[in-house]
Amino acid sequence: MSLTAKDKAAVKALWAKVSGKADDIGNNALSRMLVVYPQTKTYFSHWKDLSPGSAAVRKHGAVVMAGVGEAVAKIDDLTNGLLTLSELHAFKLRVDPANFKILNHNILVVLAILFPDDFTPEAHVAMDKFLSALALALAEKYR
Ligand code: HNI
Repeated sequence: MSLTAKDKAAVKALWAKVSGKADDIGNNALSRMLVVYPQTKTYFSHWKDLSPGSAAVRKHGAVVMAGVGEAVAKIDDLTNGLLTLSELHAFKLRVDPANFKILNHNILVVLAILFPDDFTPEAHVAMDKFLSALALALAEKYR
């Protein structure tokens, strides 16, 4: 499961192409997650509006993708790099880690839609592995 040098290079190359649109990716991925997997809405019940593209969804989409960008920068040591964020999700937010996989899926769907030319099978598999490693790192503090 660990990322090879080739995977890391592919993730960095894809991220370099898409990160300028990180806010849009986050907004679309979060909007889809909340519609398609409505059980995820429980964590955001304190927001005024959970509908697709709402101000709260846009804002949090940008926050989440900034976290993904940080993870790309820390790709060589995700576990240590994301410890604080893991602690927050585990103990304060109490997010069931099953939801990380759900969000990852939505991020992949959105990347495929917004960047069909860059989302080659090679980029897809590398990004899938990276997001799985990110989810595992975020789950670190749960154990
Ligand atoms: Ni998550 C807050 C990053 C997945 C529920 N989340 C954050 C913050 C970052 C972040 C960054 C802001 C931290 C801070 O305030 O210091 N979250 C990420 C990343 C992923 C992720 C990188 C996976 C790719 N979070 C999820 C998932 C859920 C989730 C899957 C639930 C379905 N996150 C939250 C909630 C908050 C949050 C809830 C607080 C938001 C708020 O508005 O109160």
